[in-house]
Amino acid sequence: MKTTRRKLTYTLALLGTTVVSTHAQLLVQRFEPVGFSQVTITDHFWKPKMDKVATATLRACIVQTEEKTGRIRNFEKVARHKNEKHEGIYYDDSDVYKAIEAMAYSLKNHPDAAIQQKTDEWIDKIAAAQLPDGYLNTYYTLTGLDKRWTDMERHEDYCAGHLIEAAVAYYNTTGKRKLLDVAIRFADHIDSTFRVKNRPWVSGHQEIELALMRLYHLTNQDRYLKLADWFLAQRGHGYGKGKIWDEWKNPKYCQDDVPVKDQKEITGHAVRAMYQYTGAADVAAATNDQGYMNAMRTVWEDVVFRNMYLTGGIGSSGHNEGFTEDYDLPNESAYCETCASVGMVFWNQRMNTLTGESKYIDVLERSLYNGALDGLSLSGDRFFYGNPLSSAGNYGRSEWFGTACCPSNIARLVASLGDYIYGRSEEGIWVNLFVASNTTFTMGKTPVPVQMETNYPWEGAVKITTNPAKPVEYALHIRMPGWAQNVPAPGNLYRYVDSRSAAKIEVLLNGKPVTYQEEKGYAVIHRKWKKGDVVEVRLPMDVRQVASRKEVKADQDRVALQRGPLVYCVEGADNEGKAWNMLVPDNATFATQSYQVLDEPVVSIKANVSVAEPAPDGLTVQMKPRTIVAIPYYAWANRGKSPMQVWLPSRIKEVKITE
Ligand code: FUB
Ligand code: ZN
Repeated sequence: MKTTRRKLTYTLALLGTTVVSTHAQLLVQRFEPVGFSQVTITDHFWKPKMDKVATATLRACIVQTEEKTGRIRNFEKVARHKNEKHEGIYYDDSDVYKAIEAMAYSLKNHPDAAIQQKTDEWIDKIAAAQLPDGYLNTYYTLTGLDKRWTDMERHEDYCAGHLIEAAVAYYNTTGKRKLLDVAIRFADHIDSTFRVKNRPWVSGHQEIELALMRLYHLTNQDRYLKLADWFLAQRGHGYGKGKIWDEWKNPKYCQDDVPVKDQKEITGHAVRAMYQYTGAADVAAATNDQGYMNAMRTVWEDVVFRNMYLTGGIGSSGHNEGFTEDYDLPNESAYCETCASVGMVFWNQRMNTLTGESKYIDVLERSLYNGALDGLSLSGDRFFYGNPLSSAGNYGRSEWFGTACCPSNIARLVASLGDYIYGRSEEGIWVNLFVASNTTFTMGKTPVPVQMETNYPWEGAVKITTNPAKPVEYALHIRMPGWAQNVPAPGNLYRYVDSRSAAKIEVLLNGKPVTYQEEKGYAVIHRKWKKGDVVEVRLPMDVRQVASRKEVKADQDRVALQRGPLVYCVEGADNEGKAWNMLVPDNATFATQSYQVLDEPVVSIKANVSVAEPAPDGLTVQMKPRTIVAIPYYAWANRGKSPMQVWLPSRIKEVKITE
């Protein structure tokens, strides 16, 4: 296994010095992702979405955060020292931080003086609310500081984590360190409060672990790595105390029933779990801790083989915002919180870079294009908290939520898309997602500009042009998506039933088929690359019918449609107001067409099916042939409320005659 060295540049602005360190060696990591700030996205699919986030979504976050709710006012109140009342919920500070993080990524793609000014204004208010000992939490500062650090569930460390992530992102984009200094002071406060005295503390909502790892990589300070590891090591020993542990009497809810390294199954709250494993993977990458890796491989299979929706959404129950029994994946009541899909993206990215296995990007891509993206309206200013896979027509998007974790989470994910496209190691370049973009690698000492052109996910052609300053040898790894090969991972929940697609992935080099090695799901072309070399990848974009394992009761006698990475749904808005009255027969035929969902150009699927209708006698029902339209799942619920289904009946007993 190759090692990757990460060269860290940490500018100590206060001292006016620059420290360059190779101290933080990532021992087991196969490669590291290329950061969003190094990638220019030109993509037809994603660029307009990133622009919407930069405008409409951030505008919504700002209006909600400082005008319609008291989130910013809480910071002002702390700074005024007038004993004013806290507004909102104890974790509301985190939404301010996540919005800042989204703004930071967005400023890189989409510079905007007004957003930058707003961010600086908020940062001043946050800094003014920090206590001299580094503590920063408006809820406890306004409601009683004597109670701070007494209830592990009250999200003090969760909010700290989001502060740290925002600070690192804003520093990386702007070089401004005011928020970073605030975050460092708070992280140091936490470190000296807990780790030095070894006082047990189980975070009631994991997040700080992955955030500390970001701070560690930026500052190269071991104490943050140790603190992240310490937080993980606290779990599973019965130290957990607070509302969660009292109310749920079941530490499984927050993955505190067994130590992280001994965990074998996915349990409890989905977002907590995803953030935990992301942090554990980050720690494993820095410490070469196989204990975390072994646990995570097993837990990952439990998620993906038994507990994940076709959309990549996870956490089927609203009761615990999380997991229940294996294969319990109801469609209409599916919770599938947007944040949980965002967490799937985080965790699967780490698993991919640690192992070099593309199956993790298959899952990441599924969650990204379906479960997560569905959380954001096409207009950019309406949101889903839960993302069900069917609706009787009563489910709609919201402007905001009382618990508003999802809007800024999807905003920061879309704005940081550049983080997920490419990877690099000493010996190679990795292409994980097919997104039109440019970046420049350095192989040896040679700069290698790379340009990717594609109309993915609508078309399967991808063109990658490399322009090294001089010929240079390296291995180009191109992900071969599982869906394109009709081969879901063994044990997978879903299978492609209609392997009508004989088409295979084609890879050409300078116009001619090229022999490549297959390695862990990548096509690897190892050669001396020269200016103007072009690799073309052709992915078969057939409409695929999907069936689920028989254990998933909700999907029996039903099929779903997928094309490329996109899961499709039938929505009433395209089908005379109905989506539950159709039957997809075994011999159904499918065609694709260019289509518009409001201002979103999509490829829709036309399917020849039967629909149930009352017969003219008014007493019986007749099945009539009909062409229906299916649209990408992420695009539904943008034209008002209407019925929708992802899993379409293939047997008459599942057809609803009236709806
Ligand atoms: O507790 C903070 C956030 O609120 C969680 O991540 C979400 O699931 C929601 O409960
Ligand atoms: Zn959420």
